Amino acid sequence: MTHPSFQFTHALCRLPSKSVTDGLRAQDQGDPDPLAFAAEHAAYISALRDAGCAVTVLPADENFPDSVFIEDPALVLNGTAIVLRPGAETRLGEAAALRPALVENMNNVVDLQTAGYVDGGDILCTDDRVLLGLSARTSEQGAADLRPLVEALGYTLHVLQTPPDILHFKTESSLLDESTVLATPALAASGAFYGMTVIETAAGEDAAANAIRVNDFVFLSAGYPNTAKRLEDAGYTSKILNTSQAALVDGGLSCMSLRYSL
Ligand code: CIR
Repeated sequence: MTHPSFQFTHALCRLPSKSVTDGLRAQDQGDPDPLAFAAEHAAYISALRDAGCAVTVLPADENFPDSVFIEDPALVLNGTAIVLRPGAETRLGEAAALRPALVENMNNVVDLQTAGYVDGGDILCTDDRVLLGLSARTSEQGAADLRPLVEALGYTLHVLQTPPDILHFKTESSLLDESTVLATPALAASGAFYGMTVIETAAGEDAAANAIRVNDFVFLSAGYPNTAKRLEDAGYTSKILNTSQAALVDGGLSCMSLRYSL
């Protein structure tokens, strides 16, 4: 049985720009260092390749400081890319900038036509469901207009709430397998994952929740040993990756690739 939600043949990434120093962030803890970011990103791409993905790496786009976070302007389901409408003003143009690469690399491309907004970071997919968290970046109008596109691709859409003050739904959650998620205790308690098994991040390790399952591996950020132990105890094989530069601009593991199969 194949699992389109975590078994991938391909991934699409974009190199971090030097302008990533201007990336959006909720709290300023200093700018990321572009060279250190590039090294972190290169290790991430190697990990995707080691996990079995053919990775296409797009050039940096200096016009968009946050464009390394390629997951936000698009959603890929069954080889079809949906061009989204990112909710931050400085990121809105990323969708059009990414579109040609989606046309080149995906089986099909459709556009979310909406006056609202949807960020890919608010979307967690299982094999047949799309869980979408409303947030400061994802609006009810965007969700309503996304619904027919998702349903046409054979998925059901479930509109939920991203916790207040949290950037994205997947800042606090990630899929581990077809029926299991890793989530912060706060998001787990919200009932968003009804019917699924939830492994909670360990105390003080909320940021570990932005992980990704890629084929046989769970990519987990470095620095969260107690959550790593929980995953190991549950039978998952983790690849630990440094995300300290991405974290300075509120990014993590899920946002730096679009993962898909053709
Ligand atoms: C932003 O605020 O949009 C970027 N600095 C971080 C985006 C992270 N993306 C994600 O969690 N999907």
